[in-house]
Amino acid sequence: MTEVRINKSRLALVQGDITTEETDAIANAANSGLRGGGGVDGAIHRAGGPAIMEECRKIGSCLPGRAVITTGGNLKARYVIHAVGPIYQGGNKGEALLLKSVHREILKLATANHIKSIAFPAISAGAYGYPLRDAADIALRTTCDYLKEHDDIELVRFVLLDRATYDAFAEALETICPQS
Ligand code: AR6
Repeated sequence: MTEVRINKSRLALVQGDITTEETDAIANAANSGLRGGGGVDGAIHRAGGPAIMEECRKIGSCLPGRAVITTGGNLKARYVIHAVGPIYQGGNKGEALLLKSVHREILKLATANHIKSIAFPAISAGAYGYPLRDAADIALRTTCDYLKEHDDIELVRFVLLDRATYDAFAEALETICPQS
């Protein structure tokens, strides 16, 4: 685990399973149809139970770069913020802007819902194919920039399933916040 302080907020990296997080909210790497799927999306719906999918069905869909909020069903987290990252298509299709936008939209929804702590997975870095180190860099830079401007969110935890993903985020954080 590694942790840095950004103004009044803490930004932490941990290796683990996001479905067991006790933060107020967890972010989900969803698809535009909010239909559930594999990866972290599948794990969140399995652990959270059918109430989350029921809410997703009512919402309907979500554009890439955007996010929507539901309750957390049976999860310890009170909310799930379902976010749609870009599908990586070589890097010239606006993917970086969309990945930045998706992180900002999640944080804005957290602020709007008075969420004090939130966990993120490595959005787009699995099935959507975003190169890991670049995805880590964008996720952390966007989060750091947001936390510098807003002090309402006390804790952001990036919960990274495997060692390679954790190491990529730790390297990126070292470049962005060298005091860590
Ligand atoms: N906890 C934390 N991270 C996890 C977990 C978990 N339980 N399970 C997987 N990861 P992905 P994407 C990591 O593919 O690339 C879905 O089918 C995983 O190792 O879940 O944004 C959706 O429905 C990787 O580092 O999301 C979409 O169709 C990261 O989460 C599509 O995949 C993201 O991998 C979204 O693709």
